[in-house]
Amino acid sequence: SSTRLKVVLTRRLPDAVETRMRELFDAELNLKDIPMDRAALLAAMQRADVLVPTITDQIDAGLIITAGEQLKMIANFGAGVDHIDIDAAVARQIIVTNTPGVLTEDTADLAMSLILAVSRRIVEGAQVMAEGRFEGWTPTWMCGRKLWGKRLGIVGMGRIGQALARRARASGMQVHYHNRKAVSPRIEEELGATYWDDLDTMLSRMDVISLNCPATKETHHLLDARRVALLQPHALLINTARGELIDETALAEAVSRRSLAGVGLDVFENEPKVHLGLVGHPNVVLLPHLGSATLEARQDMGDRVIANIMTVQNGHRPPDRVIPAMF
Ligand code: 8YV
Repeated sequence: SSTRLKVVLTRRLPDAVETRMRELFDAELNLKDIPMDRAALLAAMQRADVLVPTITDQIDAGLIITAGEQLKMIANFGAGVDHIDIDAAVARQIIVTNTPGVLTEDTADLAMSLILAVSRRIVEGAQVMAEGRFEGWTPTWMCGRKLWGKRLGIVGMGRIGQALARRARASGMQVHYHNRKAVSPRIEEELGATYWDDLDTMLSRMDVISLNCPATKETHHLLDARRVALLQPHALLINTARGELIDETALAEAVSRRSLAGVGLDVFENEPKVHLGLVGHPNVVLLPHLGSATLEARQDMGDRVIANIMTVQNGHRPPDRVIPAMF
């Protein structure tokens, strides 16, 4: 088509992605790479045909309603879209897209890494070495917990949950899951996965719990104080999905009471802030939202964003359109 869309990026993206964006669109880069404040975001939404935000942008209903008529599309760089008010966007007939699929394996790798790190005390061990405190092997020192034969409960059996299930199976874990509905019998069989309709019961029976569902109104504080208390004292809790899924205060209290054995978190309720009650425990491994942080995934995410915008520029339906019914 003859008219190139005005595309405003809120953050720096991989070089090759930005170069391609400038070739295909009237692209405006945020060279400073400082997250835009609300006023800057609103101004960007008023001059853009397409906004390309990331998780560090809160695109709430107020912004969407005040944005000009020009904004046609919000092409999110990332899979999770909980920072965008989808209902408000759809009401204004603004197309929202995300980048699913391309970060599945990397995020599942990170979830498996956290399971291994917490169960085998990897960060604690590395700390011993970094501080020169290794005084020699002993039969009883620094023992973690075996994964082979243990029960992993996956909350949210979408792409990432399934990719994690495959990894856990390779480590000899028994896979269990809770989802809004059971996945197809074929996938259940392939993953050797057992469906639990009742989340509470599953939480109370597992050795490891991994959260792999989106943050929505329904899943906000899915693990509240009551549900955190259902976990067994030897259980590990892993979250690579969204911080909002866990009541961090309740979790910090459970950690200090030692009512669960270990925690691995890549995401937090108020990023980049972390609840101080979770910091400084040898059995709590914290990572700075690294789930999709590989060069390859970030390039692929950028390519998905471009593919989505291209289809809209050409007057077609984008492949990764997000609609409210998905949640
Ligand atoms: C990104 C993510 O780091 O895709 C997601 O949902 O959380 C991560 O891949 C971030 O969202 C990019 O905006």
